[in-house]
Amino acid sequence: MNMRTVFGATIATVLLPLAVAAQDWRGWNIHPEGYPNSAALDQFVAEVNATTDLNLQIFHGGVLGSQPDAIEQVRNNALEFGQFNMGPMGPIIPTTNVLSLPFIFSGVDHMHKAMDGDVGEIFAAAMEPEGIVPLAWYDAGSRSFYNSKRPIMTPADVEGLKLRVMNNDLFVDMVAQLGGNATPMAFAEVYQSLKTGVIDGAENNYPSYESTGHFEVAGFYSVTDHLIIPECLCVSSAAWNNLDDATKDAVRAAAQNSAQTQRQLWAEREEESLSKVEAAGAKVNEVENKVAFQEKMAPVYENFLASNPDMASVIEAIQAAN
Ligand code: GTR
Repeated sequence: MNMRTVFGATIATVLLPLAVAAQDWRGWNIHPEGYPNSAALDQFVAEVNATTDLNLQIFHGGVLGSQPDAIEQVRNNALEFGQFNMGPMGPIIPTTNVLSLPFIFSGVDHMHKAMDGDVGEIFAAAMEPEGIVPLAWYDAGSRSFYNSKRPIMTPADVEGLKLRVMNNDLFVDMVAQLGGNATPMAFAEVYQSLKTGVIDGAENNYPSYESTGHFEVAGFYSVTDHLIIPECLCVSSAAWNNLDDATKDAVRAAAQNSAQTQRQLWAEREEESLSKVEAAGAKVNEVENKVAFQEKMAPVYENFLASNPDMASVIEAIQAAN
């Protein structure tokens, strides 16, 4: 062993306990400042910093990387917290895929009822051993398709469209059942891909359709409401297990307060975003026969249950919560 290694090892041994004692937490968020989720996270950070010894910092705008990468980083405790959609969580924690099944919730109220009650506990129990503790559930409204080619009125209108989806094979299957071609892609790449015609469209809620500027380059938004996917305010299990009980209570309370704020801001932002995209010339159309889309999703459920037979009871628990 040369002196350098000895010196390096000595420094590491001395610094490690100090780093743990400092309890600085870094958090990931994909959305820009001012978005409902970002404002709610700012509130969470301020409340935790005021009521505990922790020192939280949140990084907005996805500057700490893509969502699938950030989920891994929180699992590995390279980041201590993040605000995640359950869509990209599915490939990592299979139980959470149930939340990404098309039309699994009849509406946002159903989703709230399920996630705030016993059903939420099913997902928390599946996530914690995988390195992620969900502390509160945020709203992400419902997702619908948008594209640059034509309004979608019936499933046949999706045929041949190249659509970006979040990173999860379930969404690839979902689009395939409608005759479209799905491309999983990071959120940050979608605008440019729409602009250059690499893809024809994507799917999201009004606030994200608006905040990303996707409405500028994909002006037909068709209200299919095919996905209602909750999002979590999540902490790494390692960081969480390091806390004493009083701090855990304070952090959880702050997370739940932030979720209440997020849901209020969300409802307001949905309306604002819809007005903004329509004023800018986007054409938003209602879809009269949503059941036609729902019926096309039967094979998605069959395929999912064929490879995850134990998920039938979770689907039933969600249905029972309605
Ligand atoms: C948004 C969601 C983000 C991200 C994004 C996407 O609605 O809030 O977390 O999942 O959609 O489509 O990638």
